[in-house]
Amino acid sequence: MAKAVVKWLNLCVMATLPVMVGAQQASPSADLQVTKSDGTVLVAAGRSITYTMEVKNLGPADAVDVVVTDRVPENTRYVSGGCVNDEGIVTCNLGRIAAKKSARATFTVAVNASATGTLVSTATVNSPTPDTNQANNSGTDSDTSIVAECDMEATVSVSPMSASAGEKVVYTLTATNGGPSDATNVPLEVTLPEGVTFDSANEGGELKDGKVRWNIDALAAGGRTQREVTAIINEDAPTGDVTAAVDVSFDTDPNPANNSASAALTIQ
Ligand SMILES: [Ca+2]
Ligand SMILES: [Ca+2]
Ligand SMILES: [Ca+2]
Repeated sequence: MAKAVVKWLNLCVMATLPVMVGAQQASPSADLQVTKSDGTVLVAAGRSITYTMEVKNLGPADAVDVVVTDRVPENTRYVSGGCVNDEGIVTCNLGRIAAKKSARATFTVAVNASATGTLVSTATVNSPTPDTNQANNSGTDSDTSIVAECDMEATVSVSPMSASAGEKVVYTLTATNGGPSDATNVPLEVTLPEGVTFDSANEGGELKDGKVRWNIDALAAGGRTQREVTAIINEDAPTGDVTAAVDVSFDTDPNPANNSASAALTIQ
């Protein structure tokens, strides 16, 4: 009787084991986790930025055919990286990631020269290997502010370069935006020299406190604009050289050295 029970128990164990082993093989799980960062909190409109997506497999099983999907953030365009870009949908194939190991993907986007605000970008990781913790399968970088950065440059010339009392001369000013961002509300001004009197200015230039001033509403990266001032040589102007000084300004100009220029006029 005891032998029969033992035999029956053995049969039960043998019948159950393959089921248990089979169950483990059928559903190995891997907890994938993704984080995303561009490594910065500031980017200038018109510049590029590189996102890094780090995928960690917290185990216990290996994860196969791991894919990170992403969307190119608003106000940017895909430039390069180890991913596939299909009209703004970015797919990064990471293949197999062993348990307790990591893999990363990167891609670079160019921020539009006119962009403002904040960049927000979310990556999501997926794998055919079951993942019982979906809470960490997305990672977002949302702390990057877009700032305007413009290398303004000013020039000025005068024509004719020499003149006599009562004659008119024309000062031609240029403001160039070397980028990388588009600029708005750019002040441009010229200080006329001693011995001349303001006559007129184009494009709404106004004389105030000895300076002729314009506000340039918009100047795109790479763009140039020109303004003119006409002045008359005073009847009592002493002869000799006099200098007009022009100045263009922008809050975040990485190169202020080229924001001023001058032009010499010889009064005969
Ligand atoms: Ca997960
Ligand atoms: Ca960031
Ligand atoms: Ca400059």
